[in-house]
Amino acid sequence: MHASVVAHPNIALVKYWGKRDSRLNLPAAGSLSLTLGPVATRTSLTFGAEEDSLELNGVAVPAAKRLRVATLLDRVRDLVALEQGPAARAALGGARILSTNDFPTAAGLASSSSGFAALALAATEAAGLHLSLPQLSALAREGSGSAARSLFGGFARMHAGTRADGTDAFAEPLFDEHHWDLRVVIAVTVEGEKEVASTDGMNLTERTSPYYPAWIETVEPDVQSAMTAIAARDFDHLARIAEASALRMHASAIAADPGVLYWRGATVEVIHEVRRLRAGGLPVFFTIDAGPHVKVFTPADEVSAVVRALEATPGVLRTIVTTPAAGAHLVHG
Ligand code: 2P0
Repeated sequence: MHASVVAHPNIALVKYWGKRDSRLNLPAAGSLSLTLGPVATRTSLTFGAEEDSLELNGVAVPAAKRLRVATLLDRVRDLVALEQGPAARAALGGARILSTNDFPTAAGLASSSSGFAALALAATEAAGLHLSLPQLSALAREGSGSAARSLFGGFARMHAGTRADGTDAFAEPLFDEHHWDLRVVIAVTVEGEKEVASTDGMNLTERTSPYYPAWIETVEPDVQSAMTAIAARDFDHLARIAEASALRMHASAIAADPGVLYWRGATVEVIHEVRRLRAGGLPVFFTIDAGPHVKVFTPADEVSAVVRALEATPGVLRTIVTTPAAGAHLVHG
């Protein structure tokens, strides 16, 4: 009836931006990511409560702001009814959830990826369900598309799938966290939550951006190329693919009506600084999610030079150094 989980956020190298089905949260195309620590979500969940409740970073989250959490918990209860019968479902009762992020929530730092990966694992374990990894990944996906990838350590690939019920829309592990000793330096440019939630931004892009179909067409070829680059630890090749994927995703969003623009001035300054560093011979590339921060990849032995340069870039408030991390896992507590 109880489980505690640690999950790490992930950063997409080939981006997810668009859905083929909103109700089941099915992506329109695949994606490819790297799971990052030490930043983490820690979630403990206990069934047997009178009603569902969620405390995030010590603050109670009202029911209207946790609809996706409620949906995921109901899905878990339905699975219990299916496996163990209606009495087992009733015996579960409500779930008391305590969750903390040791990095900013809803600020374009992928808190929903670690949050829903942690929740899916904690809820299924506490309920005594034994799902396969694809089933667990598909369950996390219903909470948040990027969460399907955070169940796995290292590099993970999300499949868009083609089935209407979404059972083939899940992530799979590609290479674990020991495959490639990279660092990802997060250049934090603005504190606070972002203005347009990812889901709203991608839905508006799909509905109104003339560039959306062109963006979607780039994704699967980029996933294939990125897998080849990562297998060979070919930094320059991965740099080209990752920067192109991020810029094309943002270009499609900027072309929506009204335009979805996550960047701040400092975001652009960092892009230029990364290009300047690379022109000077430093192996480095950037990617940007649905927020103003820039994530900068570099081999481990170059990280000090990259941190120094980013912290000296106008508008950068601070940096967070992250490393490839393990997938979501159970802990005691
Ligand atoms: C990604 N992002 O691949 C992309 C790149 C943001 C930019 O996945 O609607 O919060 O909950 O499935 O997972 C953010 O979107 O979206 C995201 P939903 P999610 O990491």
